[in-house]
Amino acid sequence: MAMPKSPEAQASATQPGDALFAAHALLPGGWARDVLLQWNAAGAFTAVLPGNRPPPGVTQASGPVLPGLPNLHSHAFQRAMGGLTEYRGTAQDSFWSWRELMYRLAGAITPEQLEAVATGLYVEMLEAGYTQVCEFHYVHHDANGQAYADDATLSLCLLRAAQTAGIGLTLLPVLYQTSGFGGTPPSDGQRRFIRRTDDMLALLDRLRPLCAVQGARLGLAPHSLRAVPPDALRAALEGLRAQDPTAPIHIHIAEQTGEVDACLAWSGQRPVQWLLDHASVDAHWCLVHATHMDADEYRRAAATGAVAGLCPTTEANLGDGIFDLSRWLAAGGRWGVGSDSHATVNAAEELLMLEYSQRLATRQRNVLATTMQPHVATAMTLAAVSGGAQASGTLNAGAGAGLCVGQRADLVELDAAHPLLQGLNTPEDMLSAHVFASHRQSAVARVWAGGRLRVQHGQHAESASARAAFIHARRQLLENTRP
Ligand code: NGQ
Ligand code: ZN
Repeated sequence: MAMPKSPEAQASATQPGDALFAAHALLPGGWARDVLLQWNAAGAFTAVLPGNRPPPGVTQASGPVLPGLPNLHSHAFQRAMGGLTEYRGTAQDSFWSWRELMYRLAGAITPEQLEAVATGLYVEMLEAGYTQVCEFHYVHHDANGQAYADDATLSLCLLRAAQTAGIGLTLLPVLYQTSGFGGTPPSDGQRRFIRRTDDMLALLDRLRPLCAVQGARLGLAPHSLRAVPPDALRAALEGLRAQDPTAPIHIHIAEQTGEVDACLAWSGQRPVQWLLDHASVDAHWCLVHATHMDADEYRRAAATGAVAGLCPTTEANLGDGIFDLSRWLAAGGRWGVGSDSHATVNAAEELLMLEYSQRLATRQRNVLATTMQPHVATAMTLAAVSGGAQASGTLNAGAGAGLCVGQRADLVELDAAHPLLQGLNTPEDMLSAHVFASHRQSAVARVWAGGRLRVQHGQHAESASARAAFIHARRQLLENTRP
């Protein structure tokens, strides 16, 4: 349903806002009353003041205000596959048979299609309460596997998509060289991903100023230990550190038991164990899908300060397995969520799926609540905002994440008039209703990203045109990839 853009909506989408007053706002330490939030023209908070009175002329929030959630893992093009792999294609369907279908799409997508799909996706993300996205971007070359005349072509599509939608971007160009442990050559389906280490470092050099112009963060993603041999991993990390000592580093690490077995056969070690012994993993790292770890790996990986990148709906969709979040938390581990293949694009639904997976595995309830935050949706939101910001590389040294001075003004206002929120007295209950009961009829009302109002009445200002372009690109792509 497209809504016409009002003159106010147009004006507020082009001028940075400067303040919002919220009766309830979720600050790093928990819910606070009567909070005045102010930000500067660059879109960073300059004041977060609880116990205030609404100054005249300042916009008042109509419902509880949350920090925007960072989406720490995205492969934008995979949004075009949504709903299309939910049938049994082989005697036993698996992650690996899903990947065959995914490669067909990756093999065919054009730059125009990628930009349209990513723009539509990022608009959906903002509407769903995400304000930052870590794009794990591995389709680099043309359909024949040749570099584009401008080698950065597809990265530029993603930068433009994030700019058009107004979402914060952490761009993670992906290093991909082999099809399996021990340097097995890449398959034809992987031809668009392959890049030498020096070509990757050159790409990062080219992208760095372009990212800086739009406030995007630039990192690097060795795809997996399957795809990057040890020498290349070492050289890439050294090269990256020479360019930017604090750049985020993301890796797919132990998603499938088949991957763990193959790593053991190759090295005698499990993937997380191998990584911890061969790379200096620290708080700049995000371990995506560290699903299969033994007790020692949980303990050691948590101690590095790295963020566990959990993608609950994709991991369920692909039949990966269940991450033991209680064990990770007991070891002091940090975590955040990503929508990965975008089987679902809904920040609340990722939190719901994550908590439910833990309930099913432990036969307990409210598993992710803490002593400080007994309301599980509140506890999870705070943890995922903080871990997500760390993984996105957007934390300032020594400062908190979310609604605090120095951070980007990324705000989500809940709709207090939503049927499941009406009649509730506390922001804890309203956030719980949003996460656990509003399902598929999101209670997000307004979203500001970098201080700019992007979503009103649950709808992005550009949603009509972005959706139309998405549908067109997807239709073309599906026609061209029909088996
Ligand atoms: C990806 N996705 O790179 O898109 C992967 C599948 C692989 C997830 N791991 C491919 N969910 O890991 O080889
Ligand atoms: Zn992934």
